[in-house]
Amino acid sequence: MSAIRIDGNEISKSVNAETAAEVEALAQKYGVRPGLAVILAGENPASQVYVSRKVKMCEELGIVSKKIILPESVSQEELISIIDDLNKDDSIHGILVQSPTPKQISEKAVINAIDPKKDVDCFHPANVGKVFLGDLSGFLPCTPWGVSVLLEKSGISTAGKHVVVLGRSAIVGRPMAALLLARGANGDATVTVCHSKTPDLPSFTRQADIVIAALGIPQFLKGDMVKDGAVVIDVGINRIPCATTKSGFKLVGDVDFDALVEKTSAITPVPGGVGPMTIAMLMKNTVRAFKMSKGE
Ligand code: L34
Repeated sequence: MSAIRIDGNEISKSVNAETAAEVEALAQKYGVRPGLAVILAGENPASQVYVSRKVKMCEELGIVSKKIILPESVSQEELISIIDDLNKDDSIHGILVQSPTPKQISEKAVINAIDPKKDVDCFHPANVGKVFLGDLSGFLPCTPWGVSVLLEKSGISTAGKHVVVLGRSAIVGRPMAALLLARGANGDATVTVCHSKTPDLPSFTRQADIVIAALGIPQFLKGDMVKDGAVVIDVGINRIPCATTKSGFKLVGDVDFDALVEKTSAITPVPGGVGPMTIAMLMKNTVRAFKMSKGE
């Protein structure tokens, strides 16, 4: 079997085009634009790339962005006081603090400081709780939501399927499982979550109709770990040393793409798969935050 390559760049473009049109309509209606504050503490090179992409996408879609760069040494109090100001700022509808944060800062404390109405990452316990209860009317977690949209736009239903999620992180694995479990067109799946303490993990992935890999281990999922015709979504994004590139590294996912492309019915590449969808869904959450602030 030769797999359909699910093109996250293409699909995110169509999502972003819809968002741009909605932003224009809202700007006409209200005379103001949605505003997103993106906070980056420290100099993690990957975070710098992702944050720049978020700010650039805001510009392309007509969303006002405020990029706040803080030193690695910033204190938790200082960061939280910046969040407090943004919570009160009527021109800012969405706030995110790029993860990971420097070691002296508790991500939990930072997330709890964000007004849940501006929590466009969907990291605040109030918003996460809604998603876990199957209430999808509020913000949705960007990366898992992006995976759902990739599947939907590729004509792949999750209803009644066995989906195996690899990884139990707060950003991906856990909320991914919650979305898949929710009732409705992009849910209704039977969900298994595997992680570092799962014995004989391949015995689970071999039963899966769909595998979603988000463990953060480069090229972990191999050809002999999935059944013929399975769908594989690669959420991993790892920078590994590479002698033949100018930068000295290359991006690989959590999936051995070359081995699996022969075996699967559909697969996402890295880069150009889930990554651009995360940003597209962040833009949609920002529009949602703006509309909520207007009582829509
Ligand atoms: N608060 N922290 C917060 N929110 C998030 O949603 C994130 N995440 C993850 C890391 N920390 C976060 C992101 O933004 C991962 N992530 C993210 C965003 C975008 C891309 C990858 C991860 C992306 O655009 N990836 C491109 C390649 C970019 C490159 O060249 O490095 C891709 O095509 O996959």
